[in-house]
Amino acid sequence: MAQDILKELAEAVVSGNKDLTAELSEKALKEGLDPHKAIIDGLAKGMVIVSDNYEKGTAFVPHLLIASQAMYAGMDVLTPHIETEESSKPATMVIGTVEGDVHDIGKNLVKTMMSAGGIDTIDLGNDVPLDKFIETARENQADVISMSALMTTTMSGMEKVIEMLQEEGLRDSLIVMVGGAPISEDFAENIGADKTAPDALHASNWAIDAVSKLSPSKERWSDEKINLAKVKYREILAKKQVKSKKDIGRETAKQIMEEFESVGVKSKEEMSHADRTLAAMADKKVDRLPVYPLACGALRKFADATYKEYAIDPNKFAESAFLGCKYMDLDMFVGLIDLSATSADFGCTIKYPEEDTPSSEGHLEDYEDIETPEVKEGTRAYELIEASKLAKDKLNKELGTPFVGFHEGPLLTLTQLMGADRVLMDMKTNPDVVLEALQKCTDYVCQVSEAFFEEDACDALCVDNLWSNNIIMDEEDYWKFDGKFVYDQHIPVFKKYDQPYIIHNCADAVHFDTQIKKFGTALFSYAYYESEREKGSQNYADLIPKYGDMCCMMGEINPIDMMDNSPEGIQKIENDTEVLLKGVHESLKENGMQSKYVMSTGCETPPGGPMTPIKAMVDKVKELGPQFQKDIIG
Ligand code: B1M
Repeated sequence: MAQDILKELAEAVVSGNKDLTAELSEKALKEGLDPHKAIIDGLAKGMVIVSDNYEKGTAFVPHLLIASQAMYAGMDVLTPHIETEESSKPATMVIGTVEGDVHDIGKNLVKTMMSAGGIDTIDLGNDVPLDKFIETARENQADVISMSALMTTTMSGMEKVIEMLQEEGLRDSLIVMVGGAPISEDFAENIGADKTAPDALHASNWAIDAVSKLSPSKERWSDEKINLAKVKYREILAKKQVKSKKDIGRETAKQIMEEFESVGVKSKEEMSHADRTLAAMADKKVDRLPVYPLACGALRKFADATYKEYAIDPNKFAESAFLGCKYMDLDMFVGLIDLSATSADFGCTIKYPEEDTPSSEGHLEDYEDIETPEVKEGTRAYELIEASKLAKDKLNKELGTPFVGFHEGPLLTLTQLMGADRVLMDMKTNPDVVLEALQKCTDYVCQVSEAFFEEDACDALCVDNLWSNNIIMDEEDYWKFDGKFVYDQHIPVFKKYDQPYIIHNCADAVHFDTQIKKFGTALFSYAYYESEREKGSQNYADLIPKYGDMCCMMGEINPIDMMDNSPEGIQKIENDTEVLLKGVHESLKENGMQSKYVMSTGCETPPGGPMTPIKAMVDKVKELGPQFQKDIIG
């Protein structure tokens, strides 16, 4: 009997049925089942099954989210009935995504698996101020701090938390775990964390074992222990180099400007930027392939602007684009500011960190509050279009460089507005409400594109459609909740203005057939993740033969490498650029083409990074491109 209920509990979690898990949990209690056993051998088992399916690629993030909701519904019923003696109290974990980083899907999965493993979690959310981790851990005498970071630019926050713990003598009182896509074992070890793990399941397995080996909380949190640790770490911290606070972006921008001015005249190339880029898109003869590492906000360092100025002052935006393109000799510029312009106009607030990409916060409470705005003065879209217009004029007239406008697609607008986890979950539980909201987002997205074209604010327009990612949702859901809106309503706007459809999607495993073949996309900016190859990440050697004849591909140098300004880092960029450039030429030749590819990075170059790696990539293409064009293409 008990076995039956446990099995049913697991199945109810797998099917994401929260009413059923609550009901079965009540039943388990009535039948006299130990509530702790019901959680671990029932609910948590179900969560492990879904998690395994996710790893195998047969379940997707929305499934994990509804399963976790069902698990929590059961836990709400069972947990109050667990008798806890002090010695068997569950471990407490403070969990969050570090300051500056809004990516929280992975962190939420880690939290779910930790809860499934019987650990009490205190979730601080995303973009968590670093001292909040310490404060909360202290207040709750926590056993573990778990930090996630998805961006190289925010990883350093983890080290700061560990240093603060050391300073306050708390480092030895708890376990520190760090994780997220850019976190390696070496990094975790170097910053003094106890552990990292590649995914939520491994992380929770390790944590459950580790907390079981901890000495009693009272001992670890005693004043004596804390005072001793303060002394111990004082010496270690003193030995640590005080990291300089120099603005590497500005310094390297200045260096590039000085070099440029001292050389005086720029070396002449056969084609102008615009001619080269247009020729490549049409697979016509070129002197070399176009190159544009996706440097957007990073270029503000040439204009000595803060990110906020770049984002809201059209003159600073245009100046940044102009100076960046001039000194780096870029073949185009993509006017990406942030991914929140459209969602801001629907009513979510934008947070502007001093030196980093803005993000949306303050999501709407209710889908019913969503009303389609109008592009008019005072909206973010209007500001974006005005800034783009200025930049386009300056780039076209003074440098002959094409300007590509940029804004978000329908599902990205909605996830920014309501929160990604919520929308992904509601896709399964409330699909009609989501579809209705998406219609409103699509209406606005179409309006914004029309305004770009009507105002002649760009030479071409790029749309961020990043949710086409086979690691997050399957093709069917992507089509239903984004693709169909794009295909039926957004692409016709481009057709009306005789404009090519351009996509940026930096996801791991794009549904390329839909986003290229079905959409008829003319230029596609993609990323490549070697580690996710089995799950569907593809590189130029896969993409050129499949889609090269219909679409110009643009990728795939790792943008994270653009952070490394050391001689070895620059050398790596040069090597990777050479390998990609050669491989692309060979692939084009093999497939009967000559130039349909843009050398780029898989995503935006980090806005806090140095300019020299970006320049190194451009210079390498300029150095080797003409020769490869002659030798390989002929
Ligand atoms: Co953005 N984004 N994003 N993004 N985004 C990435 C992360 C990026 C890698 C894309 C790229 O360059 N190729 C890149 C970061 C590059 C870098 O490092 N510098 C990037 C960027 C640049 C940005 C913006 C700056 C873009 C812009 O505005 N110009 C901006 C940042 C805003 C900010 O944070 N301040 C931005 C915004 C967004 C959205 C808001 C649109 C959205 C996030 C929505 C949300 O989370 N609420 C988003 C998304 C979806 C992505 C991608 C496409 C997918 C991330 C994801 O959710 N993966 C991502 C590229 C990609 O495809 N990988 C990208 C699925 C998730 C389940 O995996 O989070 O890795 P993950 O979690 C895993 C493991 O990492 C591990 O377990 C989980 C699975 O079991 N794990 C742990 C996580 N935490 C752990 C902790 C542990 C142990 C394991 O122990 C403690």
